[in-house]
Amino acid sequence: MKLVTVSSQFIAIIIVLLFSFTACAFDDTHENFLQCLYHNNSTGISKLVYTKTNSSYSSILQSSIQNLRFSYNNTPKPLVIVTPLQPSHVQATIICSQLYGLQLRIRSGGHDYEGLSYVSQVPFVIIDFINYRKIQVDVENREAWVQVGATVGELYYSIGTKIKTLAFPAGVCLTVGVGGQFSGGGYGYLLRKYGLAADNIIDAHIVDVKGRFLDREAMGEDLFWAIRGGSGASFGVILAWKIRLVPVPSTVTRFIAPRTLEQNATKLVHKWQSVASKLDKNLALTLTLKTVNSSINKEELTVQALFVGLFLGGVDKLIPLMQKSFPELGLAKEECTEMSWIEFTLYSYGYGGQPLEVLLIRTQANSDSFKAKSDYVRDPIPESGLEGLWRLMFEDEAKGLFLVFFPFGGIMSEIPESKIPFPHRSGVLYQIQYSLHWQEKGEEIAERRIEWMRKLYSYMEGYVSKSPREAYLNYRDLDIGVNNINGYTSYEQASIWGDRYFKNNFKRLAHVKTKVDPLNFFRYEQSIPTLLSKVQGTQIV
Ligand SMILES: Cc1cc2nc3c(=O)[nH]c(=O)nc-3n(C[C@H](O)[C@H](O)[C@H](O)COP(=O)(O)OP(=O)(O)OC[C@H]3O[C@@H](n4cnc5c(N)ncnc54)[C@H](O)[C@@H]3O)c2cc1C
Ligand SMILES: *[C@@H]1O[C@H](CO)[C@@H](O)[C@H](O)[C@H]1NC(C)=O
Ligand SMILES: *[C@@H]1O[C@H](CO)[C@@H](O)[C@H](O)[C@H]1NC(C)=O
Ligand SMILES: *[C@@H]1O[C@H](CO)[C@@H](O)[C@H](O)[C@H]1NC(C)=O
Ligand SMILES: *[C@@H]1O[C@H](CO)[C@@H](O)[C@H](O)[C@H]1NC(C)=O
Ligand SMILES: CC(=O)N[C@H]1CO[C@H](CO)[C@@H](O)[C@@H]1O
Repeated sequence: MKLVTVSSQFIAIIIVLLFSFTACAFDDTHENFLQCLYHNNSTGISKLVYTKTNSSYSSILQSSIQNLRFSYNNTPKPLVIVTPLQPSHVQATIICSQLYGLQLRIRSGGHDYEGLSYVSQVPFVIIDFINYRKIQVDVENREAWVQVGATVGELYYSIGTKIKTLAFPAGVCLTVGVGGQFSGGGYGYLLRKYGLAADNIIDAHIVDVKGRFLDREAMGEDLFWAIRGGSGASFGVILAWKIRLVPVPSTVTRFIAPRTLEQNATKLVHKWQSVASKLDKNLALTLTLKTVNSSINKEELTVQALFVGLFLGGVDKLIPLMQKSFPELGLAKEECTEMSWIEFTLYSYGYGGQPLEVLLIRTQANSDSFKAKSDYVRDPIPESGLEGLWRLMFEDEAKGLFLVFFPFGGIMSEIPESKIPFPHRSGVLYQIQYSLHWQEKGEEIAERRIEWMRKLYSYMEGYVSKSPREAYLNYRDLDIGVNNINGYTSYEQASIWGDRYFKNNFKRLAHVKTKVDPLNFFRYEQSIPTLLSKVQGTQIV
């Protein structure tokens, strides 16, 4: 992809403007904001701007709301949505929102668990990358450029229709945007062999707070480090990633082995904990837990442990490997299917056997409301602890609960914790995602279900990582702490949640933030704080 160069004339105009206006001095802020957008390098931008009076405003806003509890009438809505087609549209939006004191939210795929890419408590503008999603795959050099509005499914499609033996280690959910996912880490079935999506980024394009378009060389290694797992939206607006593709064999094997409590699931899950992170790197053996009707006593619920695996190779190699490492599971050949990697991505999202074009579907099959949380497990949970978890899963309020236990180890244990901001590496046996889903509308139901999730989280405290209790940024959870909505938030206050997402990398993230956005324009409930004291300009660390 050709580097887009930015007119220095544009920057000059903007800088003059910045110093000739005082932000927030107008009542009709958003009219002025629009004037600013239209008149300062507007090449076509007026056709990409949606205000509340525009008949398409709602459908654009709704198009990628993936969690319905943020789509109520009383959910705060943006004053303006800008859907850029080129960097200059992003530059103008950044500059004009600063000029008129509007907060900026950045949306790629809209999957943020707390809706932070499209909801804010203060007047705000959304940059929505819905139309910014070109993908260029360079098979020969095993690289690709992917614009942030592309989904993981679109990326897999672009690679898989060109070559079956290259892949990218990103997520399982095909509708997630690469803008949000890669800036927060990003993992899927290739994690143990190749690491995170963010581990495999080799260049990026970003527009910073001054409206400058920067590539890796221009942004420098500190900022390039920060946006690979440390969040994008704290530092600027990312436009595209350059990624390194990874080799996969032409035949992989998928297996799926359900086991209920009556089939010794407790013992199997217990054993799995100490096995899964030590398996061959070519093998990812994941575990999904939910309640199902018992086949023995139809009136009763049981827990189903669904062992789902990917082996990078044929079934004839897989069976002996499983016999050796995890004979208790009794994996049968009938539970295994050989396929290509790209077919596997369809199966793991419930599209098994369908044409590759389903990878291009950008909306989730069944949207609902949900609350999610995450944990990292460093010591196996004893059987008694698992049994307590099953008892919670049987409670009425647990209807719609899914747990995913995802094994770490492999290359994850070899990559140093400070390589990129994502710190959950060596010693992690597996990661847990808890998610509770419901169809009913309304705040009251939501509050009740979220309360129940807090109870579950509190039960798990004794069994998971401690000091800090680690959490995955991409499974954003505002329960673990937030910045002040208005005004100053100290580094210490932000550390309450920051240490959990980033451990020892949080300080370096704050240093980078201080350097690239000292006035904290790019802020939200969990944006990286600066190291400046309340009296602006005084560095405290
Ligand atoms: C159903 C489902 C399944 C999932 N499965 C996986 C999985 O398998 N593996 C995994 O790792 N994660 C998974 N996730 C989590 C997902 O990776 C995160 O929610 C991710 O942040 C979503 O990215 P997005 O672009 O779709 O979301 P958005 O809501 O658009 O963005 C998320 C965050 O990133 C910021 N952001 C977005 N675009 C940009 C940009 N261009 N520049 C700067 N900041 C930006 C937003 O402002 C927001 O703070 C899943 C989520 C869901 C809902
Ligand atoms: C506006 O942006 C376009 C496209 O990036 C660029 O070619 C043009 O020079 C810019 N104009 C000004 C006045 O900055
Ligand atoms: C809505 O916005 C789009 C894009 O800016 C524009 O093309 C269209 O004419 C607008 N429609 C109305 C009814 O204002
Ligand atoms: C469960 O485990 C017991 C021994 O611990 C064994 O005898 C029994 O066959 C197992 N049941 C199944 C369904 O695997
Ligand atoms: C379980 O049984 C109940 C009634 O006993 C029924 O309503 C429900 O649909 C069943 N669930 C599943 C997943 O089969
Ligand atoms: C060069 C140019 O068009 N500048 C305009 C930028 O927008 C403001 C309004 O916000 C105008 O006053 C300037 O003339």
